[in-house]
Amino acid sequence: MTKAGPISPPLDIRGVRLWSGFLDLPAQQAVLGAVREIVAAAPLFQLQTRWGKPMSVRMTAAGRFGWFSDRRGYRYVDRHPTGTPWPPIPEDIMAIWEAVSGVERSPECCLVNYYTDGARMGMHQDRDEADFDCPVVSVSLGDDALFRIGNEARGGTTESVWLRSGDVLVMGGEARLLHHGIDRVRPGTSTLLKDGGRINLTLRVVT
Ligand code: MD3
Ligand code: FE
Repeated sequence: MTKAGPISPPLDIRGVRLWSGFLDLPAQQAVLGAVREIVAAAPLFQLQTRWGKPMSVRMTAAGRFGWFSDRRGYRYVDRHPTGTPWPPIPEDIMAIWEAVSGVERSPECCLVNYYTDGARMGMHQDRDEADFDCPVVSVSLGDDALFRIGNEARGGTTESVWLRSGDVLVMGGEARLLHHGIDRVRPGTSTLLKDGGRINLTLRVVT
């Protein structure tokens, strides 16, 4: 990867740190290449919610654990639905965690979320990990997305911010258990993905 790193200090939104433009275009292309390697080894799939409805976002993962859900509920699993282990987290992606996470532990999961035509993600918390002292780090690639951040309890006021290709978010400390979601993706706002859409990576320590 050519150049990744802060060009200005992070914006603070309720304790979520937003590093705007953390990855320049060559760095985004390098990370995209790494995502394509993950997808080649572990094809994207569409999860069912615990109510049996398909989620609009397609997913896969790298690392020791990936995410799965079916009518039994949501959980981390150590295999892709085809039964093969998840591929390792690529170096270029690990380097982002090392630059911004502020913790010694390494991520055990790199979730890949792929948003196309109208896909969104409802407000939720990420609370299936064992150690909330470790942050979640997110990397946005492709079209702009309207990210909404709320509170630790359900409901209350929220704040929204557009995430752009190359942005990196760090959810640590007081922000780790805030509700959050993606309301919509604006088509045609990036040329990084040749077929459009948005990819989000989330890096997590699971155990
Ligand atoms: C704020 N993904 O995979 S990443 C998810 O853009 C998820 O695909 C969204 O939420 C996406 O679980 C948002 C940003 C994010 C991730 C985890 C957080 C924000 C967070 C945890 C706590 C607070
Ligand atoms: Fe989340």
